[in-house]
Order: sequence, then C-alpha cells, then structure tokens
Amino acid sequence: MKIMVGHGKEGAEERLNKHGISRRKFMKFCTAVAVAMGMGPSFAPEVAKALTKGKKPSVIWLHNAECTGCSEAILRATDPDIGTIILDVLSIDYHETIMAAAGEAAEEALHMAAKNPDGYVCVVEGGIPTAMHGIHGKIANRTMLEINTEIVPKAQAVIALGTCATYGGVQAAKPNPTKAKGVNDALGSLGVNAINIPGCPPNPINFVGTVVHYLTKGLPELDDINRPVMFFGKTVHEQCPRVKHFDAGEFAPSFGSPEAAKGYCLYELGCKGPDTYNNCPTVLFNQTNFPIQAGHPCIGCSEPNFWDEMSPFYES
Ligand code: FSX
Ligand code: SF4
Ligand code: F3S
Repeated sequence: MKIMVGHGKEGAEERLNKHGISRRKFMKFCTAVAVAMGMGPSFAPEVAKALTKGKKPSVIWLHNAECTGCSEAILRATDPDIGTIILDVLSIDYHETIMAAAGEAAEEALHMAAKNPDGYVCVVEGGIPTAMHGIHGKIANRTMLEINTEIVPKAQAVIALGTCATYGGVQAAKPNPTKAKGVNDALGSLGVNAINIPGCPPNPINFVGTVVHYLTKGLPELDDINRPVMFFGKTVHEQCPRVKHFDAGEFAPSFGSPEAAKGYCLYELGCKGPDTYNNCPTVLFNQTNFPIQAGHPCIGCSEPNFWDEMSPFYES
C-alpha cells in the first residue's frame, strides 16, 4: 500500500504540475531550501534533482505523544504545497495521520514496510512515554515504546522531527508523569542516533533540507545535541530583524504599543531569542513570517526542555 502521489511513468514535474506546483514555484522552493542549507542559490538545481530523480527512499513515519503539528506544518504549507512535494519525493509507506488504511490494514502496512529488503528511513514525531513500560501511549494495543523499539533501531537513518521527538516536548514538562523522552534519550541504548530537527513546530524547510542533504551528501554535520548545524548554528537573536533596536536599547514596553509596531525589541516582553538556536528569522514559515516579526516574543520552542527552562514565557 502506498499513499504517495501517483508514481507512474510521468516525470516528477508533470506530477507536481497536476497538483498546481508549476516549475517556477518548484524552483523557487528549491532555491529557498538551497539557501537555508547555506549552499547558495546556485545549488537549487541540485536540490531539484535530489527531489525528483532516483529511487524514492521508503519512509516509516511514526507518531508518539504530540499534537501532530509537525506533520501539519508540512501538510498545510502553501506556495508551494510542500506536503505534495514531500509525498512525491518520499515513498511514505506508513504514516498514521494521512494513510488511507486503518486498523489491521494499517498494521499490515507497517509490517510490510519494516520488511522492505532495501531498508527504510524512519521519521519520528512526538515524545515516547516510557513510564510503566510505556503504558501511557498505545497504538493497536502495543505501546509506542514497543513500536519504536522494534522499528527505529533497524532504520538506515532516523530523523526526530519536532521538539517532542527530539527532547520530549510539552509532555516531558515537569512533572512529566508519563516519563516522555525524545528519541535519542529513549532509544540511545539501542544504538539509535537520530538527527534532531527541533521546533514546535519545526520548519518544513529544515526537514526538506535535511532529506536533500541525506540524498545528495549523506548525513549533515550535527551540533552537540544532534541538530544540523546548517539550520541551527546561529541564535534567533543573531538573525533577528529587531536586533538593531536591541543594540540601541530600544525595547517595546507592551504588546500593541507604538514601539512594538515600530519594530522595537521584544526582550522585555520575554523574548528568548538570545538563547534559542534556529533559523526562523531567515527561513520564515510559509516563507512569510515568524513569531517575532508578527509581534510575539520567541518562546524558545526549539530548545530542550523549553517548557520548563524558558518559562515564564512573558518575562525577561
Ligand atoms: Fe510536538 Fe509535533 Fe510541537 Fe506539536 O508532532 S513539537 S507538540 S508542534 O506536533 O511533536
Ligand atoms: Fe533578540 Fe528577541 Fe529582541 Fe529579536 S526581539 S532582537 S531575538 S531579544
Ligand atoms: Fe520557535 Fe522562537 Fe522560532 S518560538 S518558531 S524558535 S522564533
């Protein structure tokens, strides 16, 4: 069972065209990915090639304790419709949110995908509840811990997508009654070493860029908490459009104030941009906006334990 966009003899361009993604839009997206990867616009044709040519990697996409915002961020992205591109580029053989199959047929799809002789890549969303042998999260009468323990260590590459899968996320906030953990924390003893793409939600471009890097150059360079340096090498603050006001000591005193509207720094309203590593200010969501540009302080959503360590969110 496949849930991807059709994979007949027609080329990827025709398929994407059918879904309203013109070559122009596709190349614009590839340029955005190339720039986010730090490769410059001239790498765009390589991105396009990686996304349209060659064998499609089989992907098993697991869901654990989460809000599903990570999948939503990809599937709801517009201009271009990144979801369509992802579904065309990867052979997503199991994904609980979007697969047509349910019940035993869905279970069968998981078993078949796990037996793929060519192997598979695993994308994991959500924290893994580990208390009481994982009893707090079950799918098809198996704990998420059991499913992840079976599927993730055998994958050729593992991407932990979102702050929940990378570091535990909201369900790992104190007192963390389910003992939810990120993938590497929960499964590291089994040899799992996932690439972490945090963010609540993560930026879809960071996910696509990681996939493109994996397809063209292998695993990307990671920092000490397994984040690709190309996306998480700088703080939000270093790249922030309000930083000149920070440097000038110009701080917005309240939300909706004339100073906030003029672009003054949101530090006194609780901004955690100086302590948060992510590329939101340059990559933007939907290539349009990000929290600080929209007038909301950064709450540090891509940092480990941000619910505990970055709160209270509206105090500096
Ligand atoms: Fe967590 Fe993702 Fe935040 Fe939500 O799957 S990173 S709660 S956007 O959905 O896991
Ligand atoms: Fe730094 Fe936040 Fe101020 Fe931007 S709004 S300059 S990230 S403190
Ligand atoms: Fe998250 Fe801060 Fe970016 S809250 S989306 S890391 S601006």
